[in-house]
Amino acid sequence: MSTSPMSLSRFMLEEERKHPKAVGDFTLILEQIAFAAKIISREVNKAGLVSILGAASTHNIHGETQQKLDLFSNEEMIKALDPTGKVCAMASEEMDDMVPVSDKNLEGRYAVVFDPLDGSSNIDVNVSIGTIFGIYKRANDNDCLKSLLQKGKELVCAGYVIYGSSTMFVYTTGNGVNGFTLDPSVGEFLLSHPNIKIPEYGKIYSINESNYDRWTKGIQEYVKFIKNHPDRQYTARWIGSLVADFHRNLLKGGVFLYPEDTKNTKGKLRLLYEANPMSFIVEQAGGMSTNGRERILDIQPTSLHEKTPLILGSKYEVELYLQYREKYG
Ligand code: P6P
Repeated sequence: MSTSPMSLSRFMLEEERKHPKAVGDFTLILEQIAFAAKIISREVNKAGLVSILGAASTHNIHGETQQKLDLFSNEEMIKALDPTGKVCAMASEEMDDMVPVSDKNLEGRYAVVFDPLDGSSNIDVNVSIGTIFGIYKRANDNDCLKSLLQKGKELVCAGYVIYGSSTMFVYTTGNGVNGFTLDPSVGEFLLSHPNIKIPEYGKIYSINESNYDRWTKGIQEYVKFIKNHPDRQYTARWIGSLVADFHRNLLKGGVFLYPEDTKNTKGKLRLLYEANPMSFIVEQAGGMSTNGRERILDIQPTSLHEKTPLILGSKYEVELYLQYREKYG
């Protein structure tokens, strides 16, 4: 007799049972993030049909025009997490400072960082976008900000939701990476990609080559070598949406690069809620992630919105990048 598909909810509960001391707080937070993802998915999938499309009249801390769906997604994440009473601190790409939490959260044992809708400049042209999140245990002392500024290697959970041809919820709690696809007919995420592993090497490199003239010699020489690799033909794929580019490379192998350049001297992507969660996921899938000098997950954050160069994907391509930077700068 065929068994019923494994839902995300059942998967989370079975994972929770492996931790005898678990009281369900962590599972509740994850369930709520999945709930927010369903709401965001519904709005993203009808964005072209309602007035929600288009830019809002505000800008985020990085001076980027906030799309209305950015703001909607940010509110949905906060509305889903705050009522749990389990989250002592939140940081969002869309908010300059820590997200204020209601008093019942002050004893919460977890802190959550998130980019509610990454790649939102692609919304109006119907390109895949995503939500990225990371969950920390509360820092030992009662400094909520410190709970958010922990190294990526302290994450207890990281995940993303990709709103594409289908909506997928991909996450890890440190025991491998699993992907769930939303079945809109039942409103459940169903296990579709168990135990995701990134290939040792790929045939895809993802970088915005319009920045070529602003790269160091090492980055230029690396890309030139990849484009003329002696053993295999690489292809360039750049969607300009981190979640979409990362998800494809995670499944097929390859490397995503947003290195520093003379304009973005610290890179463009943010450490807390983009680089760290994606780095935790790629390492759990057997890949690597670096800023060009050190492991991303070892970096000590100093501010909520700090940026970092980000090179992550299959081990072969990332290790080769480190060799080129070591040799050519
Ligand atoms: P560029 C989207 O704006 C984003 O933050 C990431 O999702 C994406 O990988 C990157 O910026 C694209 O940057 O400079 O190519 O537009």
